Amino acid sequence: MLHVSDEVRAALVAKKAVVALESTLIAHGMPWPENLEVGRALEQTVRDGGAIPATIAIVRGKPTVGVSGAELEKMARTPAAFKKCGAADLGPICAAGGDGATTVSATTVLAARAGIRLFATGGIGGVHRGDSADVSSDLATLAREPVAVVSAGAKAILDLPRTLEMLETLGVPVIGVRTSMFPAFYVESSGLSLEHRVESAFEAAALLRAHFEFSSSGVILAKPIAKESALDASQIEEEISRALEDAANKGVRGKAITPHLLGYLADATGKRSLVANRALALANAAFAAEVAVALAS
Ligand code: PSU
Ligand code: MN
Repeated sequence: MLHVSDEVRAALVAKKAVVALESTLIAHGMPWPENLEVGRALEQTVRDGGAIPATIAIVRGKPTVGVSGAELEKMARTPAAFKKCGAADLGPICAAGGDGATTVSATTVLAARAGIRLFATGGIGGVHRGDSADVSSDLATLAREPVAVVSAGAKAILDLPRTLEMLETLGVPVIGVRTSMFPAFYVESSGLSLEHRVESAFEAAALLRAHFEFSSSGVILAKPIAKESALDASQIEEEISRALEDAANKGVRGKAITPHLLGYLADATGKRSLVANRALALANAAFAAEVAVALAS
């Protein structure tokens, strides 16, 4: 059922470096037209790093690994037509012949099926603030799929201490990339310590080789946003509090909450949150490409 593009298939057969990219970030994490620009820039960044990008989505009922430029554009222009698709939604959306933008969880499942080990995103989902029963399926999915996700930690709108605890419970290793602190998406550090770190893509590849030797779970390569792109910690925290209040007042819940909060923050910060999100996502894609190349050699 999996549709793998010719370019991605050829790269996988030749055991060349491939990096998976998700599509919820494009369809539901950013506004038009920035979303298309970022979607394209992510792919270009992976190419510049010597790897082949595979943006993943569901297109007319087909789980697609390596969407075309036209499909990427359609997703960015008409996001409402692409349902936010987590791991549990893959079957229903595919069976209905629908279009879906895949989250970290669904992208991880499809990347694993295609044999792709590296995946870059902005920030993974996690335990929501206020409602600690609302836990992203990103976490449980990473516990059972052998994929390494490069991310700037979990999104700052979440309860980061609980998210990190949950990852520990699930047995998903969180590895700092040149840091001993769990990153906080828009900010370099959450103040939460990590036990393991790597200093380079080469070290990350060695760690993954060892991990995948005996484990079938995923790995999080947690890469902090660059200093020059980071937002002011107390300012963004204030905006996040307001965003959460706004969501509560409007009764926004479930799948709609993350897109709502990100949209609120982009408006409230005059798009500075969006610029930071773009910067960290591109940096993650660049590092994922480096690791994929090291892993392939
Ligand atoms: N990273 C970003 N922006 C995003 C996301 C990640 O920079 O919008 C998406 C991912 O697809 C992630 C999802 O899986 O947010 C989490 O949504 P939820 O909390 O509903 O599981
Ligand atoms: Mn949720």
